[in-house]
Amino acid sequence: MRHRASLAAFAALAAVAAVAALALVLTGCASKGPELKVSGAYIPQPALADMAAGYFTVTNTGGADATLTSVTSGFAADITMHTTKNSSMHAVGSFTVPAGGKLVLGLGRNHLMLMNLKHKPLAGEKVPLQLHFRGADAINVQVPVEPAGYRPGN
Ligand SMILES: [Cu+2]
Repeated sequence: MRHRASLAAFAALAAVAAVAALALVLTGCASKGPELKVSGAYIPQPALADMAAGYFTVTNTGGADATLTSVTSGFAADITMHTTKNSSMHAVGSFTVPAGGKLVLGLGRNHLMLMNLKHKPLAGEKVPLQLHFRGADAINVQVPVEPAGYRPGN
């Protein structure tokens, strides 16, 4: 009797687990991949010809994370991604663009460092960048060069 009751309980638990597993599979199918949009991109006109910073925001309205793995450009042979912590910066291998969130590259925080420039970028010029992602297609951006001291929203 006791054995039979526990068997029934086990069967009930198994059924619940099966439904839960099915629900997981269904929501997994329903959720889409990353949906990325780049906005607010700019490069401040640098003081010197050999190095520039790059800033932009990547918004992800999709259902899965994406990873920014590299940025390339015909204008700069060497582009690295940096993060700033305690006012010192470190190169990083990638940035996550979280599902339903955004990756912000901005003054004093995450940024691109562009080196081996074709020439000193001048305000009014546009620099083509290609953003490469894991989990999403690459995005091409024409990034305006803004005067030194420019702040977004100004
Ligand atoms: Cu840096």
